[in-house]
Order: sequence, then structure tokens, then C-alpha cells
Amino acid sequence: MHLPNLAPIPELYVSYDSAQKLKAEAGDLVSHDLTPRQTCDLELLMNGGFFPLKGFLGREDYNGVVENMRLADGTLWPMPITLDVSEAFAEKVSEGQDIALRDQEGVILATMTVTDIWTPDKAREAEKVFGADDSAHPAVNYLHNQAGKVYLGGPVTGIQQPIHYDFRARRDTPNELRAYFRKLGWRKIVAFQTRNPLHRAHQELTFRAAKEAEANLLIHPVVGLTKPGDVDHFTRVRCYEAVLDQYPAATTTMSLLNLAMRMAGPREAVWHGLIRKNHGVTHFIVGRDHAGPGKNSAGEDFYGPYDAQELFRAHQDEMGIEMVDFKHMVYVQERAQYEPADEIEEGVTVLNISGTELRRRLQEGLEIPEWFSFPEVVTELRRTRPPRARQGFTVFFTGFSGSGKSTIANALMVKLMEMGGRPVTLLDGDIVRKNLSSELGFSKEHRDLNIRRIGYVASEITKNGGIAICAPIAPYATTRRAVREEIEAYGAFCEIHVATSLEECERRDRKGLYKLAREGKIKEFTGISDPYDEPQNPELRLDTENVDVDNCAHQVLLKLESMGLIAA
Ligand code: PPS
Repeated sequence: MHLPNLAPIPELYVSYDSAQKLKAEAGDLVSHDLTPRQTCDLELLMNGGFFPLKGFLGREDYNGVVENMRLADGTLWPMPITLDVSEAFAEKVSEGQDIALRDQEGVILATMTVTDIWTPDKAREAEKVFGADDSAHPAVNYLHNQAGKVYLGGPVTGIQQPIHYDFRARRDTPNELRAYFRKLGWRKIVAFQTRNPLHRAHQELTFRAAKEAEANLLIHPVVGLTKPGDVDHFTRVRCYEAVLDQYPAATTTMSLLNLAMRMAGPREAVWHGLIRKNHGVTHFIVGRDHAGPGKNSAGEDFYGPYDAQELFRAHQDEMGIEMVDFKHMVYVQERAQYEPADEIEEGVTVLNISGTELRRRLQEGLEIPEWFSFPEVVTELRRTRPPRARQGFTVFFTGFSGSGKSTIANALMVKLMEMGGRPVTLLDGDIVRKNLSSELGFSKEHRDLNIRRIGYVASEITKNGGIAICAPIAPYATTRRAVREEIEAYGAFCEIHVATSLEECERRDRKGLYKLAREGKIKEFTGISDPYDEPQNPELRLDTENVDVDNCAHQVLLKLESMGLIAA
């Protein structure tokens, strides 16, 4: 049995006086503006959450971690914690140089002495760390489509913590939690990691886990970055606070962890365990499909359901934290209580509501029974996720120039306005290029920027309960995916491929642009001299060659209705 050593864990911060001095001197350093994920990583590096790391991984440590989950000195560490930057930024830095690490508002958080600069083999990283070089995995998608091409490694000198204005009293560094456990005399602590709202089954299983281990319980939810599409952390924390009242007083506490998850299943479980160990915890609950990323592009699971438990079990002695199996709890109607699924005799009525079913009920405003969740939790979820027919959403048309996107989008807008209920904004290609993107041309970079701007505006409209209709060419699948993810955080995204063939668009040539493109008078013209990635799984594909505009717009309406976005 492992008893925690609750002595303070080393942090990377310097003293207050040194920090003031460093801040003043850092004005002369090359500055890197941290991405949200890097800010989360830096916070846990500095406060000891990622102990024994002393900074972003250098090349040798990175190779060891990728290949066999070990730093160059053999220490177990399953996740590459890397500082990715653009090639342009990397050119400004040489090995041995100090750089300033700043948050998105330019506040300096740390300095880093760059010891290594290299271009990683990202395909290898994806294969080894995440199990497949498949962009359906959120972290692989991030690696290829968001992370910079070059990695910088080196030790970090901490100046100050990233500033959080929300739930300040609920955020604790590893040393703050250690001190809290010391103060309360807690010696055995079971931690529960979560990125989802807690319902009665979770409350039961965590309570049982703590009881069986004769330990106190730490609910340790992740509030940094989780899986795209998750319930936002503001809502979740309000839900957790409601659930906290359901535990016997003085046995349980909750603390928020500003971790950027990778959804790396087995490796992630081991990583989570090490992080909890650093927070003074002795036991860690690992469930079925821990930190699972969902399905791969062939529709299969990335990892086996118990891979995470196996990998954790194999390393728990070395880690110094013990795994507690997650019991699958189900509700037994006859006894009106939750029980572990594997302990239930035949013939009793077992009730269960899956995550998908819960989302459906929330979306459609249907009943969520009291045996499933706590009324306070359901009220919070309903406040954040009103039925889909009252949420904002985005309709995103994509297709060749002259495919009919704008015409159908206009017809759809009018039909939606006729129905009323929500404000409608049309972000047509031409309108956007005039008002939002007037300085942009048609290079890959400019098209990306254009679509990202549209995505940003549409996500704000969606967030605020309106309907955004977008109708750009949007030729690149990765950019469309990024926009989808941004919007799906707030409401539905309905991608519509206006599938008019290039031949037909060219035959129509309403604006005479295809002729000019063929003559080489317009460069980088989509379909002629620039690529178009056909959508693989759009919500709807429209054939405009044999169908009139009114009917196309009507098909979109029917689609929206089937998605629950417009009430009958
Ligand atoms: S993109 O790729 O999504 O940023 O394009 P978008 O903002 O929709 O702009 C497309 C309209 O610009 C005109 N145009 C061109 N299109 C494609 N390639 C090149 N090189 C180009 N140059 C000008 C064209 O009229 C498009 O309008 P639509 O409404 O699609 O016909």
C-alpha cells in the first residue's frame, strides 16, 4: 500500500523578487504567445502537476517518451509535453537563447532557455502516442492541423501562474491540495477524473470506490481543454457543486484541474495517474474506455475498452498510485438503488440512460427521470442546452463557384425568416469578401483566413441563439472541420454540399470567371487551378442539376427539421 508523501512538491517558480526582476528583463527577449493548450501545459509544468518535468521536452526526452513512454533518464512519462511553434518563429531563435512565454493577452508567465529546436516526425508521434495517424483522433487532428511544425524544448523558469477569473476558490495547485490533505489529516485519497457532468451513477460509483478503499474522495474534474463538443466547464462546475452536497460531509472535496486533455486512452490514463500522484492522491479511478477519443475514421474504437486499465495496472507500482476499477453502476428498479452491473441477479429490472439518449432528451426537451440524475444537475444542463429548436445553429453551404450556393442560401434565409423565432444572418461569400475579408485574395492562406473569419462570426451567432447561414466555396476539408468544431461547441453545424459538377458550373459560367480562369487570366481558381476537397460526410448533399432552387431550400428545411432544429 502506498501512503502519500504529502511534503511539498518542487515547483518551477522563482521567488517574488526574482520574478519582478525577470519580468523587467524579459522586455528584451523574443516572445512566444502561448496557445490555450500550451498555457494549460505551462501551468501544470510550473506548479508541479507535471513533476518531474522541468520544462517543455527536449529532443532526447521527446524521442524516449514517444517510443517507450520514458524520459531519456528512464523515468516513466507517457505524454509528450512539447512547445510547438511556427517555422517563422523558430527562425528567430537559436539553441541556448532565452525566450519569454506569454499568455494570449501578452502577460509574461515564464521564460524558457531553448536547448533543442527540431522538426518532429508527426506521423510517428501520432502512431506511437495516439495509436494511429488518423485525424479522426482529436489530438492527431491537433498535431497535424493546429500545432506548429517545429518544437522547442528546454527548462522553464516560472514567473507567475496563468490568471483565472472563474471559480478561483475551486482551483488548487498540487501543493495547495497537499496542504489541504495534510490539514484535514487525509492520508488515503481516491481521485475521480471527469470531463462530463456527474449523474447519480457517478455519485454512487465514486462513493463506493472511496468506501471500499477506506479513503477520502477527491472529485478532480478537468476544466482546461477536453474533447470538442463536451459540455462547457462553467456549466459542469455548477453541476459538480450541486452533486457535492450528495456526499457525506467531510469525506469528499472537489478541485478543478486546468489540464489540456489529449484523449489518448491508455497513455492518458497513466498520465492522469502521475498528475494525481503529484497532487497528493493515493488511488485513482480508471474506467472503461478512460479518456477515449471516440471512433476512428473507419468507425471503430481507437483502443480496447480495458486497455487503459491494463496499462495503468502494469505501471502502478512504479507510479506509486493505486488503480481502483470503475464499476459499471446500473439502477435496479425493484430495489430503487444503484448496484454494480456484475453483481445483479437475473430477472430484475435494470434501467439505464446512455449518454446519447441523455443528449437526445435534452435536445428534445423530454423528461429526465430523478433516478437518473439530480434535479439541480438537470436544471443546469437544460439552462445551457435548451432544446435544439431553441438553440442557435449554423448552416454551412460549400461548393464550386457558380454551384448555386448563394441562391439557395438566400431562399433558405427567406423561408427561415418567414417562420420567425430566431434572428437569421446570411454570410454569403460575396458579402463576406466585401465586409470582413476585403483585403484577402485566393491563396491557400487567405482562403483559410476567410473561412476562419466566417466560422468565428457564425460561432458567435450560434452561441447567442441565432441562425447563421454561410455560403463560401470553403474548398479545404481541414478548415471546414475546424469551423465545425468551433461551432459545435455552441450549437448544431449543418454542412451542405452543393454538389453541382464542375462541368455544369463551367457551362453556366454566370460571372464569366471560368472562361477567364481557363485563359489563365484569373489564377488559383477553384476547380481549374486550385483544389476543392469534396465533403465526405456532409449533413446533406444537394443535386442542383435536376432540381429547382425552391426545392433545394426545402430539402434543407427538412434536414433542419430532422435534426430537431426547427419545431414542427
Ligand atoms: S473561398 O475559397 O471560400 O475563400 O472563396 P469565397 O470567399 O467563397 O469567394 C469565392 C467568390 O470569389 C470569386 N472569385 C474566385 N473564386 C474562386 N477562386 C478564385 N481564384 C476566385 N477569384 C474570384 C468568385 O466569384 C466566387 O464567388 P461564387 O459566389 O462562389 O461564385
